Amino acid sequence: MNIDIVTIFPEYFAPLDLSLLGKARRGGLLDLHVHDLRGWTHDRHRTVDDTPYGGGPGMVMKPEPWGEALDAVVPSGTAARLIIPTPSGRPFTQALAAEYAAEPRLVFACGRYEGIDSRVAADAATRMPVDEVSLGDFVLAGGEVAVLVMVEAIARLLPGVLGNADSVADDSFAPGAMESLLEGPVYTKPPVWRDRPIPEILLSGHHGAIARWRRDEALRRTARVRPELLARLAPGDLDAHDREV
Ligand code: 6GU
Repeated sequence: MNIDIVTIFPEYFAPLDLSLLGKARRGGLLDLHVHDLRGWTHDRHRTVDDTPYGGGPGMVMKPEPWGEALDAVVPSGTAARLIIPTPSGRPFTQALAAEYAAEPRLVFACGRYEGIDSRVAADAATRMPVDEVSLGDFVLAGGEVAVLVMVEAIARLLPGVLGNADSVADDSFAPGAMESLLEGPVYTKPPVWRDRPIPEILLSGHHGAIARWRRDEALRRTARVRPELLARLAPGDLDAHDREV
C-alpha cells in the first residue's frame, strides 16, 4: 500500500519509523511519504493561511498551496483516495479502517487552524474520491495526530504487518463474532499477583468454556461502558446464553 501525507509539520510523523509501522515500511509492505505543504508556497514567508471570509476567529488554510500539492502528489491519470481529517467529518471506525486498508493508494491532507478552504475538497473530488473523516466528538489542534491514529489502524490490517494474524480477528470492533463488542480482560503470568489470582477458568484447559467465558466478559464490559453498542446488535447476534449474561 502507498500512503502520502501532506502537512505543515512533517516532524509529527517521526513515530511512523518505529515499531510495527517502521518494520512494515522497511519490509516494503507500506510505502509512506510525508510532504511539507510549504514546499508549494511561493512567497517569502511561505504563507499557508489567511483570515476567514465572513469574519470570525482563527485562520483558514489557503487553497493555492493545497491545490498545487495535491496536483503534484496525485498527478492526473493516477488513482488515489483523499482523506481529510476534520472534527466535522464522518466517523472513523474499524470498518472504515478495513475499507482503507484494501485501497492501493491513500493521501492524507492535514489541516490546521480552522481548516482548509472548502474549495480544495470540492476541486479534488472532481478527480478522486474524497472523505472528510473524524476520530470522534472532540477537537484536536490539527489533523496530524488524527492521521497518525488512522495510519496505525489501517497499516496493522495489511497482510503481513502483524505477526499473529489471529489477533486482528479478536479485536474489539473486528467484523464477525466480536463486532460491536469490547474485548474483555486479559491475563498473563504469574497466576497470583499481589493476592489477585487470575480467573480459574483460564487454567481449565477447556477451550469451549474459555471462549464462552471470554464472550460473557465482553458482553458484561460492553453493557457497562458502551451500552449503546449492545443496542446496535442485530437480533440474531445474541444467543440464549448471551441474553442471560
Ligand atoms: Cl480527524 N481532526 C481534528 N482536527 N480534530 C479532530 C478530529 C480530526 N477528530 C476528532 N477531533
